[in-house]
Amino acid sequence: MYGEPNTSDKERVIFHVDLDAFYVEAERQNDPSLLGKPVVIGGIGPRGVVATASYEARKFGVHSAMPTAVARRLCPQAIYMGGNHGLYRGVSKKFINILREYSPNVVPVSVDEAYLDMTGTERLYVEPFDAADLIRKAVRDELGLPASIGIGPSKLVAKVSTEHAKPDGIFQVRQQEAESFFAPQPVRNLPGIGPKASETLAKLQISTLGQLAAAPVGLLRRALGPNHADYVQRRARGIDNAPLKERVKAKSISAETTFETDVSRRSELEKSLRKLSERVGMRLRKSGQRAKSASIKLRYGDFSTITRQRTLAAPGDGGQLIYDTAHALLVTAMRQRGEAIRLLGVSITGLGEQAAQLSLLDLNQMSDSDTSEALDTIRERFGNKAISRGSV
Ligand code: DCP
Ligand code: MG
Repeated sequence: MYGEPNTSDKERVIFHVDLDAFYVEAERQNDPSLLGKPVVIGGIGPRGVVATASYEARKFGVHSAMPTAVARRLCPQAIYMGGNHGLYRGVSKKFINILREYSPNVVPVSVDEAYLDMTGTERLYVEPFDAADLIRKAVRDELGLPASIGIGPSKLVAKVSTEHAKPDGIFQVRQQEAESFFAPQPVRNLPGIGPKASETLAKLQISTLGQLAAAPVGLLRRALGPNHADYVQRRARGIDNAPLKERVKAKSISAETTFETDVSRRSELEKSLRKLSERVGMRLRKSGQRAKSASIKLRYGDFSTITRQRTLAAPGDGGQLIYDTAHALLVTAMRQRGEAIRLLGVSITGLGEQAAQLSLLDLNQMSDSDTSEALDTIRERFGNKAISRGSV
């Protein structure tokens, strides 16, 4: 025997495995000239948004969801690429299959991350840390990709631990350490606390998870709502008993915004529409799926609300593709009713892993990132030599 396992009988052992700079590392497998260099992948047009950046580029402040134009100012020497979404989906499947060799209970949560229940595997691997090491080596050997692993007694603690494991490392937090591990961290590090909630909390002088855990519950209930407050406070203490079980994949993804004052200027509506389209596109790409159609929701000053839906030019996940369709719907709706708008929403439906159905005609109407995906699809189907960018 190799000594006592470090976890008590009751404590679960959950791994959260997340690939590092996934899109970039996947590209590097095909093109080693990208190794060691700052690389930014995302929309490369004038209004594009960064999907991810290599750690070399992150040193300059470049990060996901930042406008590519800003990234270019921060890091002009980086290599900017549109991305090959077909490639990423393929790699993602292989990644999940590797994980399944290490646990019967693997729950994928996005293109490059999954939870594994490793409870009881101490008998096989001695220490969770050693098991994590084996998994990282397997992913590295079989796919060439760096992975980071957070280990905890719950999904929550494992997930937060992963951020401390990155890049290319392992970080373990046990239940008895969870509360003190969480306490100094900013509230934004708690999964589920978005920009809005953290703003609300900032107004209450709550900026760390320790402060959140110690806040009077009545105050939190008024600020966050009665049910949510208790839930958030438990999690701020590092408590999460949620089972691993597979999440039902969303059937649609939507985002909406309510204007401070009703808006009738088309340029302003277009600006919001673009942001909303990018936001849903990002969530779609992270889920590793494609959408078939997009819809918009408009609420007018008198609260009457309409929705309009249209099929995308081809199933896809590009922000530009979603925007183009949503924009056509908006223009038509404004022509029919020119009143000021109180709320604008974008949603995408028909989500799935279906391959894009494309004709060359569609390619001409697409943005760079959408085009590269289309090219991928054709390459997947007809081989690498079938098409090159210049022939579009
Ligand atoms: N992604 C995206 N838009 C975002 C966030 C992510 O298109 N706003 C895509 C690109 C990422 C991939 O999803 O490569 C995985 O997302 P992660 O959040 O795991 O980010 P990375 O893997 O790129 O970096 P890391 O996990 O090392 O922080
Ligand atoms: Mg990742």
